[in-house]
Amino acid sequence: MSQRTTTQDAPGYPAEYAERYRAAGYWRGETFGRMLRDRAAAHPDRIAIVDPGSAPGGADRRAWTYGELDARADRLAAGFLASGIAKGDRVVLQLPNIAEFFEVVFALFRIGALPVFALPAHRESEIRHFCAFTEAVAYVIPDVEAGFDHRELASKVRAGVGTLRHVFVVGDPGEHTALRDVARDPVEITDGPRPDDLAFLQLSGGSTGVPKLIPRTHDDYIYSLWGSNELCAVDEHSVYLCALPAAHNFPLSSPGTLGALYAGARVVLAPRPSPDVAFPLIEREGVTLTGLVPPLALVWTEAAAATPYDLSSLDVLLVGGAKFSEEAARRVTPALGCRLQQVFGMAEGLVNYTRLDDPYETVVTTQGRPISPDDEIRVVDDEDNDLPVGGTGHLLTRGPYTIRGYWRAPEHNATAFTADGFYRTGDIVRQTETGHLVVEGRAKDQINRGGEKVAAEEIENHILAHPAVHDVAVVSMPDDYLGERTCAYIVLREGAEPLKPLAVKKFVRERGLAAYKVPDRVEFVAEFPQTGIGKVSKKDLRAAIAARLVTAQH
Ligand code: AMP
Ligand code: DBH
Repeated sequence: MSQRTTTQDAPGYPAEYAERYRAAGYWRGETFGRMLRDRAAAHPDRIAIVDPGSAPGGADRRAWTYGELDARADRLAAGFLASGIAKGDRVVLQLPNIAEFFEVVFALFRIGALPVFALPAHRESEIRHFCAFTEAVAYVIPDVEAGFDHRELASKVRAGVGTLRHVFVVGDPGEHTALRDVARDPVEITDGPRPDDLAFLQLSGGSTGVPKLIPRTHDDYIYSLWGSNELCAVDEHSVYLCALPAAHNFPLSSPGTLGALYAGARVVLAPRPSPDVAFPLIEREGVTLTGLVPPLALVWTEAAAATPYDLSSLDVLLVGGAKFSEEAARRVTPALGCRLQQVFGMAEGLVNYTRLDDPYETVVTTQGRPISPDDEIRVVDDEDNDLPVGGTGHLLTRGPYTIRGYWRAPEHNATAFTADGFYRTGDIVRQTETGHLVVEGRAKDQINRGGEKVAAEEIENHILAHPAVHDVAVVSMPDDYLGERTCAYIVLREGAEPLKPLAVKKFVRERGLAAYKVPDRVEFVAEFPQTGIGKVSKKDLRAAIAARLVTAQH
C-alpha cells in the first residue's frame, strides 16, 4: 500500500513508522465505511444505535440496527455526493446526541469527506472559525437545541464564508435544507478513502488564540478503538451509554460510540448526562459501560444513593478529561456498584487507561498507562532532558495513533512537536515503576473546567477587544465542583469608565463564544505581577485568586 506522505495540510507519519505500525498489526488497513459494512453484513439485525427521543415514556424512541445504519449511511452518502460534496471536502458537524449524528458521520466517512467535530456548546465565533479555516462546504445542525436556534447562526456564518454551500438541518430546516430530504438511492463509491487517508478533523482544547484542528486517519483512530475495547472489555454484548457530547474525543473513542460499533455492540444516546436522564436509561437499556468527566462522576455517585433505578447492569465507569481526585475515585465503586477505570486521553492521540485487573490502589491513584506497547512516553525537564523514573516533568509522546502535527498549522507545529515528532502534551506528569502516569499539573496556558478546556489566549483576545481594557490575563482558580474555573484579571485603560464584572461577561458572551468560555470571575487590578524577565506572572495571579477564595470562605 502506498504511504500517505506529508501533505501541505498536515505532516503524516514518516514511512518507516507507518511500516512499523502496520507490521506490528496496529494498523489493520480498515476504513470506517468498510467497518460498518462488515458489521452490517455479519449481524444486520443487531441493534447499533438507540436514540431514546424526548417524548415522555419513550414514545419516539428509535433503535437502528446495523443493517439500517449501513443502509442509511449509503443513502445519505449518495445524497451528499449529488449535492457536490466530494472526497477531502470538510463538513462542520454540530449535532447533539441523536441518531442522525452517526448517519451523517458514516455517510461522510464513506465518501472520504472530513467531518469537523464541533461541540453543541460552540457559538458563532467558534463555528465561523471552523467553517472559514477549513473552507468547509457544508455545516450540519439541529434546528433548535437547548433553546438555541442553530439555523440563525448558520445563516450568519454562511453569509461570511464563501465556501459554505450547504446547511443541512435535522428537523425544521427554515431557509436551509432538511437533512431528511438529502438521501438518494445508493450509488457505488469507487474512489472512497484509503486506510491511511484522513478520516476527520477533531478539535483541540488548545492553548492558543484559536482552536487547533487535529487530523486523524482511519488506520490510526481505528487502532485506538480496538485497543481501547480490549482494555475496557468491550465486546458484542456491551451497551455503551454516550452521556457526554458525542463529538468529543472521549465519548467518541475511549472506547466510546465508535469503539462500541467496532465491537458490534450497542450504543445508547443520552440527551443529557444528568442522573435524572441517564439512570432511567441505564435501567431500561441495560447499559454496561459509560464515560464521564469528574464533576459528573461526583454527581452520579451522590445521586446513586437515593435513586429508585436499578443500576446493576453498569459494569465499568470510565472517568477522565480532567484530574479525578483520589478521594472522589474511592467513592465510585461503593456508590455505583461498578468498576472504575481512569482514562487520561487527548484528541491528539495518546490515551491511557487504568487496567481492569490493576490493583485497586493503582486505579484510584493513577491516570493509567498507554494503550499501546509502541506508545513512546518521555517525561522531561524544561530543557527536554529525560528525567529518571518517578521524576515530575513535561509529558512528550509519539506513537501509532498520535498525530505528527496539527492541520494547516506549520508554525504552531514547530513548537508543539519536537524535531523527531514527539507531541508536547503540555501536561506535567510523573510515571510510576509500573508505567502508570499520574497527572501532576499543566504547563500549557489552558484552564480545564471539569473536562471542558479553555485556552487562556482565546478568551484574552476577546476581552482585549473591549475599548476600556488595556490588558488582560485569564487564569484558573480552584473550584470544589469543576476542579478549576476561569478568572479574568483586567487592567483598565487610563481614564476609562469603570467596568462591572457582569459587563465583561456579557461582552464575551455577545461576541458569540461557547458559554463555558465566559469567565467565571472578573477581577480588576492596577497592574499585573511580573516575572523576573518582565512577563505577566500567571503563577502569582493564580496564587492571588486562590488566596482570596480561601479568605472568603473563612
Ligand atoms: P485535548 O487536547 O483538548 O483533547 O485535551 C486533552 C487534555 O485533557 C490532556 O492533555 C490533559 O490536559 C487533560 N486530561 C484528559 N484526561 C485527563 C485526566 N484523566 N487527568 C488529568 N487531565 C486530563
Ligand atoms: O480530555 C480529553 O480530550 C480526553 C479524555 C479522555 C480524550 O480525548 C480521551 C479520553 O480520548
